Amino acid sequence: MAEYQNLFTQVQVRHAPDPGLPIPDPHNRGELSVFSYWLGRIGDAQIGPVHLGWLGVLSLMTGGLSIVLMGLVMWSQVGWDPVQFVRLLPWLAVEPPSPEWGLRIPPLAEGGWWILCGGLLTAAILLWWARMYLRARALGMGTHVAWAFAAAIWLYLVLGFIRPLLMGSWSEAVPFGIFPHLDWTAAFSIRYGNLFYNPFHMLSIVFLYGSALLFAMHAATILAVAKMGGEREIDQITDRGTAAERSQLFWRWTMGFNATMESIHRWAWWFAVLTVITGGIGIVLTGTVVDNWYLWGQQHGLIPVYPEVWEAPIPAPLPGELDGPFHAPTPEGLPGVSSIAPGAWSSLPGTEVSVRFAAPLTSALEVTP
Ligand code: 07D
Ligand code: 07D
Repeated sequence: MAEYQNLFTQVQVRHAPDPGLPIPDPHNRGELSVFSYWLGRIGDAQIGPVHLGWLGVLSLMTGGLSIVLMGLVMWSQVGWDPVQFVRLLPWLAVEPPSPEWGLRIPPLAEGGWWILCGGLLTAAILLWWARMYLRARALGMGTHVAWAFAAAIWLYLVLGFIRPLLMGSWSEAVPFGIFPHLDWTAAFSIRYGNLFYNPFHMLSIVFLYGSALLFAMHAATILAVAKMGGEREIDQITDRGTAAERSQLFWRWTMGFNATMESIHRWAWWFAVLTVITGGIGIVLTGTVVDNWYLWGQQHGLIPVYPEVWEAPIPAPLPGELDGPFHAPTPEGLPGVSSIAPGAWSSLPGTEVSVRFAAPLTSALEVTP
C-alpha cells in the first residue's frame, strides 16, 4: 500500500461508514451510507449519510411539486400523449401570464400555473439556501457557500420576480422550459436593443470567462504540485512547503505575480459571485432605467452614430411590385454584387437594381453596379 497519501496514491478505505461529527438529533441525518468504487475514483467513495432535516424535506417537497406540476402542464399541452411528451419536452413551456394581467393573478390556464410553479420553486430554492447556511453553521464552518449561492439567487429573483415587479407585469418574467427560456433570453436581448451593449452584461461575461480561467489555472497548478503534497492546501498555508513555494514561484516566473495559497480561493469566490451580482444589476436596469442598450451605447460613445444613407424611408415592396428597372435613391452603386436574394434589396444603398420577379420569393435579383 502507498505510504504517503496524495492525489496520485489514493487508496479506497473500506470500513464502517464515517458518520461525521456527532449531532444532538441523529434522526435528521439519515442512516444510509454505502461505498462506490467508481465514485471513489473521482471523489470520496462514501455516499451518505445525508442530513435532510425539516428544511431539506420541505425544500425537496416544494421543489419536487414544482417540477411535477411543470411536467403535468407540459404533458397536457401534448394531449397527455407520453411519447410526444418525451419527444417534445425540450420545446414545451409553462408560460407566464400575458401582459394584460399586469401583476394580477390570472386563472391557472392563463399563467396561473406559472405563478404557482414559480412560487413553489422559489420556496424550494430559499429553503435550500437556509439549509446550507444552517448546516455550515452547525459544522462551525464559514458561510461562504451560502453567500455565493445567495448571489445566484439574486440573479434568479431579478429574472423571475424583482424585474417583473418593477415593470409592473408578470409577463416580463422567464418561462419554464428548456428551449423556451433560450428564446426568451434572445428575445430579451433584441427587445432591449442588444444586451451586448449593456456594460453589466459585459462585466458579467468578464467574470464568467474569468471564473473559467481562474478555475483552470488553480486546478492545473495544484495538480502540478500534487506530488509534493500541494493539494493539502491548508497545510501549505499554515506551514508553507515546497509545493506552495514552487507553484507560487512558477507564476512569479511566468507572469511576474502570484496569488497566495489562500488568496486564490478569494479570487475564485469573487469572480464567481460577481458574475451573477453584476448580471443581476444589468437585468434589473433593462427596461426600467434603460430601454435600448444600442441607443444608450450611441449616447455614451460606445457605438458610432452612422450617417443616414436614405433620403426618405423606403417601404418594403410587395412581390410583383418591383418588376422592371428600379432606382435606389443614392447613385454610388455596389461594385462586385451580381445578385441578391429577394427581400435583401432594401439594405443595399445606391444601387440600380434590375428586377426580374418570374417566381416571387425564389428568384434572385440582378444588380448592376
Ligand atoms: C452544470 C449544475 C447542474 C445543473 C443543471 C441544470 C433544471 C431545469 C426544468 C425543464 C451549469 C438543471 C436544470 C432543473 C429543468 C424544466 C422545467 C450548472 C450545472 C444540470 N437556466 N441557459 C441551461 C436554468 C437562465 C441560458 C441548461 C435554470 C436565464 C443559455 C439548463 C435557470 C438565462 C443556456 C438551464 C436558468 C439563461 C442555458 C444547462 C434559473 C440567462 C444554454 C444549465 C432557475 C442567464 C444551456 C438548453 C447548466 C442549455 C442552458 C437551467 C436561467 C440562459 C436547462 C435552472 C433566464 C443561453 N439552462 N438561463 O448546466 O443547454 O448550468 O439550454 O434561473 O445554452 Mg438557463
Ligand atoms: C441563471 C443564476 C440563477 C440560478 C439558480 C439556480 C435550480 C435547479 C436542480 C441540480 C447563470 C437554481 C437551480 C432551480 C437545480 C438540480 C437538479 C446563473 C443563473 C439560483 N451572453 N444574457 C448572461 C454571455 C448574449 C442574455 C450571463 C456570453 C446575447 C440575457 C453571462 C455571450 C443575448 C441574460 C452571459 C452572451 C444574451 C444574459 C449569465 C456571447 C442572447 C441574463 C451569468 C459570447 C441572444 C444574464 C446581464 C450566469 C445576465 C446573461 C454570457 C450573449 C442575453 C455572463 C458569453 C447577446 C437576457 N449572459 N446574451 O451565471 O445576467 O447565469 O445578464 O455571445 O439574464 Mg448573455
